[in-house]
Amino acid sequence: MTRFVFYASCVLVASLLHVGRRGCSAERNESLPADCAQIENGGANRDGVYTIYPSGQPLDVFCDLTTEDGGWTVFQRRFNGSVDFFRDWSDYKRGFGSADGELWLGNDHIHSLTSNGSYVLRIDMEAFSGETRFAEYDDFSIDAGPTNYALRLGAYHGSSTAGDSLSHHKDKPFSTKDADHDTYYTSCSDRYHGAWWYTDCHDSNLNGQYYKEGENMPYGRGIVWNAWTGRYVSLKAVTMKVRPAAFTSDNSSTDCHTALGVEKGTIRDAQFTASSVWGNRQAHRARLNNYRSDSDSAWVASTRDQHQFLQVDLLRTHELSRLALQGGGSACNCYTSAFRLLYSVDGLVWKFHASGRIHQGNSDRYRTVTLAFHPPIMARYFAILPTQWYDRPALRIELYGCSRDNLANSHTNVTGDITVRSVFTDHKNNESPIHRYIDS
Ligand SMILES: [Ca+2]
Repeated sequence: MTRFVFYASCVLVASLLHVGRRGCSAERNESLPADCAQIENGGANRDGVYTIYPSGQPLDVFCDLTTEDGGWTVFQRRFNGSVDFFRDWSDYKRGFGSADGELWLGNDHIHSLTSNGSYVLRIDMEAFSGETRFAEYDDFSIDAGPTNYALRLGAYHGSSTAGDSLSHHKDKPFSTKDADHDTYYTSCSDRYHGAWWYTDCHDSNLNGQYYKEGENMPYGRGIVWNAWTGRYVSLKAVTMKVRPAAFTSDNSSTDCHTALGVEKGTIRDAQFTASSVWGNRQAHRARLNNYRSDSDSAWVASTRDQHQFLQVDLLRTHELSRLALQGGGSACNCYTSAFRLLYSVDGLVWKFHASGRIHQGNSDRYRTVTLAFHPPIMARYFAILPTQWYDRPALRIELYGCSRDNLANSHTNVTGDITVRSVFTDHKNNESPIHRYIDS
């Protein structure tokens, strides 16, 4: 019976990873994915629930395969308060919630997972304003149960945006409402309604009580990250996740995922074109995190039909690994909720990304959605074609990748004037290549 169970799960994993069954039966443990990084490098590229085997036993987890190249195993997630996190030691030991919802994976599982090597910890946070920030740390692990799951933590990454509110808890044991291992004269867990590596209480309390927007929160009791929002403000959403320090995605070149400069302005105004423009919200306003002025901080289409597009000419061929997009922001309460992608090396022959698949876009006007390209896209011209939107098609974007000069084509004008072969100033122009695709 045991053999049968193992065989069934092995076949399942083998098919998931597109690997042969031979590897499965010959080297049982080697062939089973220990974390989401191995899931991703087995060929998966969508965020979702997968089965991993950090201790040899199957465990369902949520894999984030898109944030910063992906490979992340999620062990804590909160976004709507549907799961109670004010729980006892045995619940935190075993885990609670569900892999596709709010979750604590369980201290024993987190210990197993992080015992398999050196792991980077990433914490993604979102405020009720829609603003997002993150914190990353080297060498994250937690001890086993006999030493109360003490937090082991390396250096805080200086490129993080949320500030450091976890180093204060380094090397401290875990505490719950029924297991006080903190140095405070009473229980920090009781006082702040959470479970954490408390000291004489906390600089962060990400398992604290969930407060909805506008609800009154007693000092320190909510989902707190002191370095960003202080101890009087609770966060809307948080995710804690790990991936191996040595992780590199098989699906993209490791040195080819830097921002190409839409946000910073390296990509100039004249490199943007759009099908239509609502007021002064021109194509070149479509820069990620553009919020400096109220009315023109995004590209917004004036026409609400299936013929709208935003195009960027990168001037030479690039390998594109990822796209980040936001909605209208302060320009309008509008956003692109679904889209297709079209690209071209020479401006003449265009291809739909993923055979014209419709990608999921934004669900509000502020938050960032990321789409990773597996495999990367090779293109000079890149266009986003909204297929669904709220109010109007609107975009702010960034592209990630690197220049591939060896593939540079002859259309780049090196004197500084931009020669754009593929401009779509009028979407009714039936001669434009994009228009032909849109109509087809
Ligand atoms: Ca105490």
